[in-house]
Amino acid sequence: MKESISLNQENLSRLSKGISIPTYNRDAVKAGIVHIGVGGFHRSHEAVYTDTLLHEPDASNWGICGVGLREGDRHIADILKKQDYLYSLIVKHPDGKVETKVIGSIIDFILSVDNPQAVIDKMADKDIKIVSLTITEGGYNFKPSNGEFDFDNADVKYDLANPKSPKTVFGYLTAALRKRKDSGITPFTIQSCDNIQHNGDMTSKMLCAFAERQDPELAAYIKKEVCFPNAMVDRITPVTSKEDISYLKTELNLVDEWPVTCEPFTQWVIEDIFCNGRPSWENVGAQFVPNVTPYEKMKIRLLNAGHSVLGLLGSIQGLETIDSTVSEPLFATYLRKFMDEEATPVLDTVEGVNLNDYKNSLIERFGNPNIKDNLARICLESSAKLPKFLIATIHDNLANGGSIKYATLVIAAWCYYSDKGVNQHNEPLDIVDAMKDELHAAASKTSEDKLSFLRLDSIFGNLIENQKFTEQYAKMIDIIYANPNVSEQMKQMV
Ligand code: CS2
Repeated sequence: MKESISLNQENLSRLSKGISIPTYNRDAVKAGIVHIGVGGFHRSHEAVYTDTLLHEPDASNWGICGVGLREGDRHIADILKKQDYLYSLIVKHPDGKVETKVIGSIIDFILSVDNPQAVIDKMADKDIKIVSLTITEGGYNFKPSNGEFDFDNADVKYDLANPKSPKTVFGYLTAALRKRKDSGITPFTIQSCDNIQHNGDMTSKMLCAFAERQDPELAAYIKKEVCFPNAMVDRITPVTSKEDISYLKTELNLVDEWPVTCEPFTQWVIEDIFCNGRPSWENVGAQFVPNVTPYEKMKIRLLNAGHSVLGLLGSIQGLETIDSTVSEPLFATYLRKFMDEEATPVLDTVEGVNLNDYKNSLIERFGNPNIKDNLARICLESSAKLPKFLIATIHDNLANGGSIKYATLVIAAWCYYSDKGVNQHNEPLDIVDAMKDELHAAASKTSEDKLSFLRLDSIFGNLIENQKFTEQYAKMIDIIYANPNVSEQMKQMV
């Protein structure tokens, strides 16, 4: 048996020929980007575009310094450090082909809980031109019902009182921007890479609300000087499994403690507004457009919402992964009906995109049998996702007299899921949601008050006042509570 090789800079040239490695001089790469939230998605997306770019001449100022804001990031920080910030990207094609590539664009990582000032100093460094974010939908700290900044968050209160040792992303961004302002250094662009429609505008609105409360002069400076490009980001990236780690070891003799796996498809559409320069990501596949809104809306309302439809209905049904769920013809048909009859009619036209082809490609991507994307990941933090992914479509259809039945069954299924915490076979579901307790408390009153789940107005807004919706919802609740084998009801509907 061949000796296993640990992933680090020194060992790169010894790796199996089947693995592509960075061929640029990593020692010459300087960080031009600070990225907050180095998880799977950042490592399969922005860091990969940037790695490809670093192979081009004149790109060496665009390395990435990762930042982790939570104690929970310590493990990741330790692994990355041990591996000289290198990691493997395992791209899994639907036909079974697997490509493995070592990514070298991350060149440093700082854990804020050890040294908040080091993060502020790094972000304030003149070489840093962009601070990018993947902090999840929930990380933006908006109230889902009205989109306003939530000042009741305990960490936000802490940051307002302790500007020098912040905890939240807003505390760090304002501290670093203040330092740049005071030293006369051009501010960085703040680039959101999360699945939120108008993610740049949302980041700007949230940051300005926070800054306004902390320091109105700084808020005025941010509004005037800082750019927040909106972007649509896409690449399905399941949670790394033990099997992925052992695949590298057994097939390629490579010891990588934290690889990332993803599908071959990747897309990044960005508004070209950067206040302090940007990498030429267009040379490596990103699209720069004047207005990203139609792309984002299409992606969020079809791909992400489609995931949630399969995720919640599939979870109750007792299924485990997206590919196994969509390979059931009933689920695939139901999903397609939701997309065609509810999501598509309220989308805008997207220049150069045939929506029919786009939907076909989504069903194909979801069906990739080698991407074992767990329904638990899809349903994670549904309270932050569904208002944007699915409930927005219901609101639009109610306003236009459109169909709401497919989406409504999903909301009723979410109530059952939150109430019972088990699938139709009474097996426990792994529910992770910042609002888990509130969701459970509201859902568990359903037997005495059928609409109790909808009273969570921070999620549903005023949906409860719409009779067309509540009638359909109450019907679906009766059906699911009487028989949680949700496929019986789906059969009636398709
Ligand atoms: C998923 C996304 O979290 C979710 O609900 O829909 O993570 C999805 O896989 C990505 O947005 C794909 O680009």
